[in-house]
Amino acid sequence: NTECRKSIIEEVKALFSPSEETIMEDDLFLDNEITTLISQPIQRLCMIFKSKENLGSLHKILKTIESCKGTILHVESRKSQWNDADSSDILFKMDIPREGLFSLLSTFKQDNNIFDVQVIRDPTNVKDCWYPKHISDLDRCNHLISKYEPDLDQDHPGFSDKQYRKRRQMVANIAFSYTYGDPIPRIEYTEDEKRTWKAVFDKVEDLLESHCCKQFRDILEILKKEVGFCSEKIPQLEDLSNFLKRRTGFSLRPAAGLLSARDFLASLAFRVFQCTQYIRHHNAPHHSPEPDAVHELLGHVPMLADPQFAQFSQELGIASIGASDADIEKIATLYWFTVEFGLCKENGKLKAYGAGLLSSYGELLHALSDKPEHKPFEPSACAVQAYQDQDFQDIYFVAETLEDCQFKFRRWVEENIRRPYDLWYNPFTQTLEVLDST
Ligand code: HBI
Ligand code: NLE
Ligand code: FE
Repeated sequence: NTECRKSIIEEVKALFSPSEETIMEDDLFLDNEITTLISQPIQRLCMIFKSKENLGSLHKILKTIESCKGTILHVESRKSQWNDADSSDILFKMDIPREGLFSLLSTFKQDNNIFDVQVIRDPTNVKDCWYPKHISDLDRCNHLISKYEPDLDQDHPGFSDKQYRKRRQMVANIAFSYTYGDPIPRIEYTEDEKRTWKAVFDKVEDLLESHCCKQFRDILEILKKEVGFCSEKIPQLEDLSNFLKRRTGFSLRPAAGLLSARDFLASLAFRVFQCTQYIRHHNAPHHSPEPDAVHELLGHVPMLADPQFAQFSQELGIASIGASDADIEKIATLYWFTVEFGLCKENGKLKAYGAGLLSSYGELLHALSDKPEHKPFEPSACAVQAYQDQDFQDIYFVAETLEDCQFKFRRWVEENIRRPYDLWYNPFTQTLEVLDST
C-alpha cells in the first residue's frame, strides 16, 4: 500500500510538477480513503486517469464528466515515462471542484471501468493552504518578520549595545528550541532589565485610574494577589500561562520576536498567545515599537484574563484561519486598532484597553490627549485604515464598550470574510474542526 502510494505520487510529481516539491504522499486519496475527504476543507482536487488510448480516452472522460454535469477547472496530459519502455500509457490530470467528486467517481467506477483513476489534492490551490489543526501544530507557526531588531536597525536603542544584542540572542534561543507541551524555561532577569520593568510598571500604575479600562484595573488587582505581580520583579511566562489557563483557558508560548500576522493570529484561534521573553532596551522604557516581555506581560496578559476579551481575541484568530492574504491584512489591522491600540468609553470618559497603550506610558498619555484623532470604532473603516508601527499612532478607534466591539467585529466577519469552509474550535481535543454542510 505505501509502495503503491509512493509510486503514484512519484509519477504524478515527475510528470506534472517537476520543479516543485508540492505534492506529498498525504495528498493522495486511495479508494478506501475517499470518504475521509468529507471532513477536510479541500476545495479542489485532481483526478488522475491512466489509459492506453490517447484521444479516445480523453473523449470518454469528458463525456462522462458532461453526463454528470461536472465542472472541469483545468486539464493536462502527459505520456507516461514509467514502467517498461513499450508502455504507451497516457496520464490525464483533471482538476475539479470537490463538490462534484463523489458522483463523478462512482460513475467512473461503475460505467467506465477501463480507467485507472486516482484522486489527489490540488497542491497549487492557495485556498487549501496549510493551517494548524491541533494546538501542537503551532510549533510550525513561528515565522519571524525582521523589523526593528537590534541586530538590523540602526535606530534601535540596542543597535550599538553588544551586550544587549547577545542577551537578545540567548533569550530568542529559548523560543527557537521550544515545542508544544514543554514548561516555559524561566529567565533570571538582570538588574538592568528589572529596572526597566519597574520604570514602566510604576508609571502605568500612576495612570491606572485615569487612563486604563476597568477590566485591566480589576485583573491587575487579582494578579497582584494571586501571582505576586508587582514592580519589583518581572513575572515568568510559565507562571502567567498557568494563571491564564485557570482564568480563561488562554496559555502562553515563547516567541523569538515579531511573528508574521498569519502565524500570530492563528495561535489566537487556539487560545494561545505567542509571547516574547526579552526586555526592551533600558534607554527607551516609555515606548518600544517592537513587542517585548513588558508589553506582553503588562499589556496583554491582564486583558487575556478577562473572559469576554479572551473570547474576542480567539474570534480574531479563528477569522484568520485559511483567510486570503488580503483578508489577513484586514484582520491584522483590526487587531492593531483594538487589541493593541483600542480605546473605549467608561462613564463618558475615554479609557485605554489596547495592550500597546497599557505597556507604554509614553503613548498612553498621548492617546488620551487631544493631539491624536479619535474615531468611533467601525470595523469596515478600521480594517482599511493605514497605520505605522514605529511611533505613536495619530488615530485611535473608540469602542462604546468591549462587548460592542466584539459584536461589531463578529458581524463584520460574517459579512466580509469569505472562506470556503466554517471552523469551530473543539476545546476538548484542542483542535480546529471544519463544519461542512455537504
Ligand atoms: N508577533 N511576537 C509577536 N507579538 C505580537 O504582538 C505580534 C506579532 N506579530 C504580529 C502582531 N503582533 C500584530 O501586529 C498583527 O500583525 C496581528
Ligand atoms: N508600543 C508598545 C510598548 O511600548 O509597549 C509595544 C507595541 C508592540 C506592538
Ligand atoms: Fe502586542
